[in-house]
Amino acid sequence: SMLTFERKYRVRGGTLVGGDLFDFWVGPFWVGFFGVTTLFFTALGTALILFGAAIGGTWNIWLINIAPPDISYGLRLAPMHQGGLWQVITICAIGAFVSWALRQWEIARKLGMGMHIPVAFSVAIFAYITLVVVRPVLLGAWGHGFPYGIFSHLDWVSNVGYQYLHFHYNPAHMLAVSFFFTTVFALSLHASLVLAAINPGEGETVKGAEHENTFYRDFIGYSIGTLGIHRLGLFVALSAGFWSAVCIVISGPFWTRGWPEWWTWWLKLPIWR
Ligand code: BCL
Ligand code: UQ1
Repeated sequence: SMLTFERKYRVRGGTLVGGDLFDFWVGPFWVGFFGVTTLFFTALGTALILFGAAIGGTWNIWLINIAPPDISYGLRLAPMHQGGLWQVITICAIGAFVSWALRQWEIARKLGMGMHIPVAFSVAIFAYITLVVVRPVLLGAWGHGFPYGIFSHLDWVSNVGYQYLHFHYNPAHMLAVSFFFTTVFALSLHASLVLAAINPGEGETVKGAEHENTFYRDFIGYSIGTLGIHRLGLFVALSAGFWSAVCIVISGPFWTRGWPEWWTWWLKLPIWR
C-alpha cells in the first residue's frame, strides 16, 4: 500500500540513463537503470563471497576470510583461488556502491532536490576506493588491499598500523579521528536539543527553533541555528571520511618510515628547540 503523499510524487522523469525504460516502482522501491545495476553487482558479489567462504575451510562467521592476491602478483589478475576472487568481489563492490550513488542522484533529480545525499555517500565510496584501488596501485600490488573478513580486516588494520610504528602520530589520522569524534559530539548536541524541545514538561506546549536558539544563547552566548547545525554536521562527517582516505593513502606512497619520526621537523622548530 502507498502512503498518502506517495502517489503525488510518482511522476516520470529525472533519469540519467535508460529514459522511461526502468522508470517504474516495485512496491515502495523506485527501480531505475541503476537500481538494476545495483541489484546485479550486489547479487554477483554476494554469491562470490559465499563461494569464497565455501572454499575457505570455515563457516565460522568471524573467521571467514577472502584475501587479496599475494604481493608477488603485482597489479596483474590473479587465479581465482589465489586472490582473483577478491579482485572480482572488489569490482562488484565498487559497481554496487557507484550504482547506489547514481541511483541517489537520479531520485534527487526526479524529486527536484539538491545533490547532498549522493555527494555525501561519494565521500564514503572515495575512502573505500582509496583503500582497495588507489593505495594498492600506488604501491604496485593488489596485495596491499585489505582482506574481506571480520577478524582478518582487524588484523590488517593492526599490522598496517604497526608497520608505521604508531599510527596515532599520522597527522591525517589525527584529523580524521578528531572529525569522527566531533561528528558524534555535534549529533549528540543536536539530538538532545531537538528531543528536549519536543518533550516539554507536563502541561507545557512543544517548543520550536526560538527556544532552541535561546537555550544556546543563554548557555554559551551563541547559537549556530537550525539550518547551521545540519551544515556543520555534514561538514564534520564528510571531513572525517576525507581525512581517513588521506591518512591511509599517504602511508606508504608518501611516508615509509614510522609516523612518530615524521614529527622531527616540528620538534626542531626554533620556538621550543
Ligand atoms: Mg585507525 C583507519 C579511527 C587507532 C591504524 N582509523 C581509520 C579510520 C578512522 C580510524 C579515522 C577508519 C574510518 C574510515 O576509514 O572511514 N583509529 C581510529 C580511532 C582509533 C584508531 C578512533 C583509536 O585508537 C581511538 N588506528 C588506530 C591504531 C592503529 C590504526 C593506532 C592500529 C594499530 N587506522 C589504522 C589503519 C587505518 C585506520 C591502518 C585505515 O586504513 C583506516 C582508514 O583511514 O581507512 C580509509 C571511511 C569509511 C569507509 C572506508 C567505509 C566505506 C563504506 C562503503 C562505501 C559502503 C559499504 C556498504 C555496506 C557493504 C552495505 C551494508 C548494507 C547493510 C547490511 C544494510
Ligand atoms: C544550535 O545552535 C542549534 O540551533 C538552534 C541547533 O538546532 C536545532 C542544534 O541542534 C545545536 C546543537 C545548536 C548548538 C551548536 C553549536 C555548535 C553552538
